Amino acid sequence: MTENLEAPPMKRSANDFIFGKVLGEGSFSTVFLAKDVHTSKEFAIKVCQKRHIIREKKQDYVKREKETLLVLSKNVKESAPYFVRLYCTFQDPESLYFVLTYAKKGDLLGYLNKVGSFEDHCSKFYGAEIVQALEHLHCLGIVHRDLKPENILLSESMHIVITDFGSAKILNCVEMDEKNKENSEEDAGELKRKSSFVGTAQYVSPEILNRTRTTPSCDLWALGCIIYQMVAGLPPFRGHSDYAIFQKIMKLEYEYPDGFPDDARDIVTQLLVLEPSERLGAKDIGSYTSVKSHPFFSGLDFEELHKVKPPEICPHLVRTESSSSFEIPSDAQPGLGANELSRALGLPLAPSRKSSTVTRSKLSIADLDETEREKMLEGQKENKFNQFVENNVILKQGFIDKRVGLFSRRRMLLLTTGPHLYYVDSGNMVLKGEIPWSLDLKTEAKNFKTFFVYTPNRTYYLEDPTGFALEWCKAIDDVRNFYFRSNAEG
Ligand code: ISQ
Repeated sequence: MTENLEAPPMKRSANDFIFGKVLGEGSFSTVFLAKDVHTSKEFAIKVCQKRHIIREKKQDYVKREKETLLVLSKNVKESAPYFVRLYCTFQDPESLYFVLTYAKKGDLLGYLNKVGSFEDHCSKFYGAEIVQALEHLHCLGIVHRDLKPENILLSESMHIVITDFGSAKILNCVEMDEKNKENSEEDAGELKRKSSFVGTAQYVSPEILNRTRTTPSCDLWALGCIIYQMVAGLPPFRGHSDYAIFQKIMKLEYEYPDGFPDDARDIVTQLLVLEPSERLGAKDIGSYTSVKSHPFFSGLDFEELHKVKPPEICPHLVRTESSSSFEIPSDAQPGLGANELSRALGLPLAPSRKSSTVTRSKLSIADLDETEREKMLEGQKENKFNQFVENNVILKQGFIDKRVGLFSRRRMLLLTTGPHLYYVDSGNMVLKGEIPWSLDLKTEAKNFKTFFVYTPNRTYYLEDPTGFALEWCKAIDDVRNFYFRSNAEG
């Protein structure tokens, strides 16, 4: 099980690497892509600035990360190669350098943001790799304590690579003994020193919040949160502030959206248990047999996962009643008259059939001169959504259902000059966000109601309940072409 560290032959320095793009940034460190000048091998090098470590009081964090990575890198398990490896460290007067595995494909959060939620077999595969990784980690007496989709990177072959061991703890023999429920002296001291210590709000376990002893079970809680998120598209505990999230965690206040499969629901329910020792797997010794034998993972060979080609991560398109391609709108008329044909083709409708959306269709954005702009800005002063659009002209607006995984929220979508695509929670009159514009923004209408807006980092799944998806796509495309085409063409 133990293998020699593939350490470069001599002590390295920054001059042995060509530094490339930034892969990640923290409050006291930056991770760069770097190429070894001798071997051309690529690494991720974490550069920690000494004065920032001192200023942020992160000495313990850095020490923990190095110790944990050393243990992990000296104990690589063939059937669980799921951790960044520490190849070497060096320093200069300003900085500490950690030479780590480069995970080419980004992190799990990026994929979740991109596709919303995973198809069931993907959630199962990645859930299983995490279980296999946790089994190895916990056998070594290491608790990660900040497991979350952002810390689960993906290798070139799309297998998981867990990173960020700054919050990790290496348990001693007494702490490894499940029956010992008391806080160790070190834990007590640590909690006193760092009364603010928690992982990331959404994945933190109740026992970390109420500061009882650290056990590996806090990573099983995080596993429950991550499986939930892969299946549903959002983590189980959500809120407007960390405090609101913590309250929900402590009360175990979460729900399953419609369409959440039974097996997934069962395993998540057994992992998200307030009492750490009652979680699925918490009483297992040496191997997470009870987790691995859960029906959610049926048919998987855990030992072989690292050898197989992972399933492709593609969007889990939920077929809702309202998005069905064959649905007939309630106000549709028989025949294929001008109105229905226009609607199917995404052309402006004749005045008799009205969309609930408002489009400045008589006006092409290209014709919007200063006089027209002033006129429209004046005219939209009465519009209650004008407060969100930063003095831009509203070109089109309407209610849409914005879908993330199994969740759907009604939003007012506002297409404006700028360009901007704002979405507003009209119940609370709060601007929830913007779809970011670029030349790469693309639209696709799946049917009358459902349309996608593709951006480099995220696909937005939108539904126009009134059936004018094509009209939305056309309006967005026009604005994109106006602002970006001409620029791109020089
Ligand atoms: C490895 N590869 C890509 C990004 C990373 C970020 C942090 C630590 C290691 C990494």
